[in-house]
Amino acid sequence: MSDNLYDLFQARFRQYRDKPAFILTEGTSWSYGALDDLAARFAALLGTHGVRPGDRVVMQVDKSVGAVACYLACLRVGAIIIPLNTAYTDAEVAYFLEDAAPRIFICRPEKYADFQPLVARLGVAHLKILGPEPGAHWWADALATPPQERIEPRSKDDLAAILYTSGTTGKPKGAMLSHDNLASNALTLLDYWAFEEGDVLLHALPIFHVHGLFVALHTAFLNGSTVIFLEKFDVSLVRRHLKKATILMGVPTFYSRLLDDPGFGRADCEGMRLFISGSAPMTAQLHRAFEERTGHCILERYGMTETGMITSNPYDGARLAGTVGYALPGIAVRIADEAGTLLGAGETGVVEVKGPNVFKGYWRMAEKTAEEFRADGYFITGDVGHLDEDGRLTLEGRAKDLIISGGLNIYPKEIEACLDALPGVRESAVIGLPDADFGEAVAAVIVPEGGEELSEEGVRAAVAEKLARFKHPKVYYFVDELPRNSMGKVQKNLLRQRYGTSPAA
Ligand code: MLC
Ligand code: AMP
Repeated sequence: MSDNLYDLFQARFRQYRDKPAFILTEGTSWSYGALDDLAARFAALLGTHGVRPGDRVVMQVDKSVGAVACYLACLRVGAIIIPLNTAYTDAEVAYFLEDAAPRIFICRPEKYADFQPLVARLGVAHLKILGPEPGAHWWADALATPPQERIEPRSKDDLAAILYTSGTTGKPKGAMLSHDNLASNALTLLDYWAFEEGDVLLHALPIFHVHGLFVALHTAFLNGSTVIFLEKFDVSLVRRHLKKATILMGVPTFYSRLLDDPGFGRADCEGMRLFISGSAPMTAQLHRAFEERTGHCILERYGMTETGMITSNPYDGARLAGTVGYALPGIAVRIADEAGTLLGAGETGVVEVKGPNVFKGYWRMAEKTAEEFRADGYFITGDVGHLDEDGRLTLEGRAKDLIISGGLNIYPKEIEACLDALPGVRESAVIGLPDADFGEAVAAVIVPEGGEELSEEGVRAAVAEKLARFKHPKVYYFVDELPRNSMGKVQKNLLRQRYGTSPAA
């Protein structure tokens, strides 16, 4: 028997053949039958371009049904999808293409000319264009290709996707996720969050991360639910469509932005069954304010690219503000100190996790992979927290030097490397400062070379060429030296204290 994730989906797609899978903002809809057919056409097209099981397909495109169908097509043919954030600069994309060595790179129409030389240099066999409209390029080619019915048999450990996540070393790592990693997590969530007949998912997340692509879409697909597919999160769009939905999944910034709209309230949420939050810490204050305004208690859950979802507050039972709930069924969570000694209830340490959800390692980084696992198979998340007597997890911080801004992970090391390479910069330290909208905002503290005149404008322009916009420091500080401890390590806690009350945006 095959463990291809698409087999699971197809059973539901056939059952709900005539039901809308997607409703778009302008009112167009795609039935589950049409989605299955489109995926089969894209699968055939991948085949005619020489894509074989295990080949990589990199995609940096805007959110669309075509993009989802391309992802599904990769599952069908056993190829490995690598979705990239559309905010990545060409320099960042070059790294991913070189590292992943894909057979095909699918890009936005406006980027085709820019990427042609890169793709030629790296020997990527095909560069294809996918826009948001069905009528052109790769999407039109798919519609003109007869569907390929065959679904490639896959075993549990065969890879379905590689998702890049930046690392503490500053070098992005490709987390390898298998068909079973994705299937087991989706089936667990479907049950744990009590998906029911008639559920409609309002989808406002990007589809290049675990949250929007896997958690949200997989559960909706397995439930045969209609997805209202918004191009992006926008308060008025969400308010307009919320009345027709029963579930919203978002990052805390979604919820704080909704509350910033004084018109938002109970009337918007009349048909809603469940609001879910994750990817970044939600303050207890925001959790309570949302409940006061809407009568809905947000269900907060915790996960990672490498693991999918790990813990969740219960569907029936107390959803406690400031906690991320219990280990999901079949997943083990424990707390240990840095040396790996296990800690008891109430003791703070690093969260470790084991289960069918845990990834297969980092693409072509065996050593890095080995460093992040214990000998007994537990993955070291780098998140710091404690478990209660009854197994409820509260996160308190991170052992890894990571900033989470609006649900996006930003590794200071990557920005520091970019800043330190600029002429006139002696050294830099990048920190996260509290931000009302994004939770944390990136701030850079720079020590110029002696005697050098460094303009903030010049630094900003140089950074813009290299790094995606969401990683750009929102604020810069220029200082004579960085505070260091006796070991010579930069004391970022002191910098956070010093600048933490300054406006960061
Ligand atoms: C956009 N900008 C950001 C940003 N998003 N800056 C910092 N952090 C972010 N998250 C930049 C823009 O480029 C712009 O820069 C400026 O900030 C203002 O943009 P905006 O129009 O306000 O942003 P918007 O497009 O509305 O996006 C904000 C957002 C979006 C919160 C809606 O970032 C988002 O959808 N985040 C969700 C990310 C996500 O899916 N995370 C899941 C990861 S998976 P400028 O310079 O042009 O002004 C994971 C596992 C798990 O973590 O547990 O789920
Ligand atoms: P990513 O690598 O983008 O998958 O981000 C994973 C990280 O997001 C985790 O290691 C946590 O630090 C953080 N995260 C996810 N969900 C939550 C949550 N509910 N509360 C706090 N942090 C979270």
